[in-house]
Amino acid sequence: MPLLQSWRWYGPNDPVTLQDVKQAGATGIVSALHHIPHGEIWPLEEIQERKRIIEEAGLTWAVVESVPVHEAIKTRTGNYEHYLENYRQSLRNLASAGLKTICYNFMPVLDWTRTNLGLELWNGAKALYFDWADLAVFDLYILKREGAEQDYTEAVVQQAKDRFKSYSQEKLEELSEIIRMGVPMEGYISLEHLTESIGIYKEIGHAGLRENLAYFLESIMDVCEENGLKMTIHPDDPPYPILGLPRIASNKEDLEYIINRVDRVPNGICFCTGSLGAGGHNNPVEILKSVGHRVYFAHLRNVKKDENGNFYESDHLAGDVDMYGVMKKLVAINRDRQEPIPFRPDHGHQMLDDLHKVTNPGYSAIGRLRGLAELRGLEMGIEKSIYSTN
Ligand code: DNO
Repeated sequence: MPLLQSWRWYGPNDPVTLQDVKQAGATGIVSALHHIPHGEIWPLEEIQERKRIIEEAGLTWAVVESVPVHEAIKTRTGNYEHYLENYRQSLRNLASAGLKTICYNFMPVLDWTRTNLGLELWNGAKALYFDWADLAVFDLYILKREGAEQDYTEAVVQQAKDRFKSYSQEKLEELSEIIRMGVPMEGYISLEHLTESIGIYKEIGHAGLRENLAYFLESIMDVCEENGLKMTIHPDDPPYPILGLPRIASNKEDLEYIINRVDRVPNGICFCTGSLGAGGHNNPVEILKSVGHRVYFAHLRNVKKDENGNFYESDHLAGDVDMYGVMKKLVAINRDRQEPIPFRPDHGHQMLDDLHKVTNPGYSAIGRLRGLAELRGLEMGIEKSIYSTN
């Protein structure tokens, strides 16, 4: 039984269509109801409607990515019990529509963070990029966070100073938007809101955030067990604290802590090689060996870091992540499963015809098609050379 080849589809407004997905060769869809505000219950009818559209195209809805965790739950403030009840109800509704694998994250305020969405590569394709000095430009001169200098090396602070002087107003605004953007369909966070949240999370700290995650998981595990659901936490992207925000899913120890702290089968992991691989402290193959029994979904993508920890998203099989090692282990884990583990080619370069199209950053068609094709070949090669008897 091969892994399930899946593909993120943002819904009917996604410029990449289900027809495109079929031609790319994926059979599973990864989708979410992005139009529902965070914290509200996902109505059964809307879930069924999305499912109907996917199935009419001859595909299956394999993973729900994501059911967002409301900030009140992450901070355990205000009306969080109400949002937990809503979350449980969304899970019940998803389960009754037959959806069983759910992805979420517990990153404070911001989802994944980059500083450039169109780094031009040597071959003319464009990639997503994270640069410490640009983050510092935002942090020191746009957000003006108190005490921010202490979070950067002297060299980065100096670089940020120089860049700030040379960047145009337009460039600064663009940088600010890129950093404040989360999931493309779900808008930007304002500077004021970000500053306020940073203050709240400072009080909570690393240990407090871990507690809040454990509380969240404990509150939903019964519903998951009763309905056969599997939750998969997405690692922090990038896998270290930024803007003074605590991070609790950034490395092997964090992931081990999460699955052991609430040691129940539905408490699983979305194994994202790109997020983890962006940290010099992480060896994705070693992490997979340790937590693989709880991996129910995988994002396969690669990154290339420089000596200062900046990184760009490289081709799926080139970069710092040993994708062969990851795939070999994933194939081995998958062989012991009843159901195939879904993976998706996570992100892809903007290339060829897509350079002239507007698509969601990281989610153009052709770059992902290339990634999926390479990953599928890698999987088949591993299957045949290691497990085939003829
Ligand atoms: C980025 C994605 C993330 C992911 C969420 C899961 O491309 O991998 O936005 O969907 O963090 O909750």
